[in-house]
Amino acid sequence: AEARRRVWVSQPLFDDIVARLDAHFDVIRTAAVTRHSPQAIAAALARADGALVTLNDAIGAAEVAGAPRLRAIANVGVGYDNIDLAAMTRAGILVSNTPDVLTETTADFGFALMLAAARRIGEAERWLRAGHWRQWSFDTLLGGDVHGATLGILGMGRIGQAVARRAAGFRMRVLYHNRRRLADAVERDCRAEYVGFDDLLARSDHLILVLPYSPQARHLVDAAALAKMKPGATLTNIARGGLVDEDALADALAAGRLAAAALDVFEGEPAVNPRLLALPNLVLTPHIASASRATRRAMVALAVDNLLAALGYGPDAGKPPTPLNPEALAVG
Ligand code: 8YV
Repeated sequence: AEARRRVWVSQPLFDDIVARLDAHFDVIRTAAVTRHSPQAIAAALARADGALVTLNDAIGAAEVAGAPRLRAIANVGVGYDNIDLAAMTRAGILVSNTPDVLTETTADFGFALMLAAARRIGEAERWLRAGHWRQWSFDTLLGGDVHGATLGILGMGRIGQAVARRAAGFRMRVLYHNRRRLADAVERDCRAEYVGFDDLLARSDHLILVLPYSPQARHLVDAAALAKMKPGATLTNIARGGLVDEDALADALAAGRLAAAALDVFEGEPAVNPRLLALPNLVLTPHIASASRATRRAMVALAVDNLLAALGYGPDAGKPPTPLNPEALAVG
């Protein structure tokens, strides 16, 4: 009998969902959450026909050079800066991600972080738990308002638009900047106004980053950009840590140029810049914006659907639902 094809699963995900792969493949599971070395990734891919991976797994030309059978990589996550897409296309490997299913959950969290930063929720809880609340006073922990303020959205894709729709309920004025301007109908639906990058910085009371990471976008929000922001503004990042120069942000927060910030993502995560940890006016969370139970399950389910379809199974055989490089199917 012909040997069964193999799929590598780089992290423990949801067992009951991953089990759908067992009907068609020998599934090579990873027992514990692991930051695989490049060599370990290459070794796992060398024997695989498909792979289910996460943002922990950096995959470029070197990792697939010795993987002649590999045809599909399903990334569990909408951001795919961990994968060199051009190299995968050249190698005839179809890459997919998990858009849409995490949009609303991630927008909820972005809004929560912005509220927490503006209204000093994390700081207030730490203060209370530390026993400082001896007497109620009128001027304890005064924050900035969110309702009626101007929200700036940098990156106006699916998640940015979902953030904009939430802002309408807070009667915010919404400005956005994006590589491309949205169609008029979408702009109207989001009640959002397109502005240049510098205008966005200068006019936003609360700025939120929701754009994909690329090497060209590294430190897009650097000291110069922070200096253009409105005094007393807040910055929230639910995209990728590398978009922000963290030392420059620490300077701006320490100097009181920005009132507060909220970060779900970090340049060297899971390590966090010690200067950030020392600042009170900063909300820090461990990359959990998409982490509701239902959404994380939906992400894994969509990744499994993509893998099955890319490798020729199921109702969508040959037509994965959310491919990033469909042209890869034509290669090799
Ligand atoms: C994921 C994310 O948890 O989707 C993304 O881009 O950053 C998160 O939703 C992460 O990518 C898991 O791989």
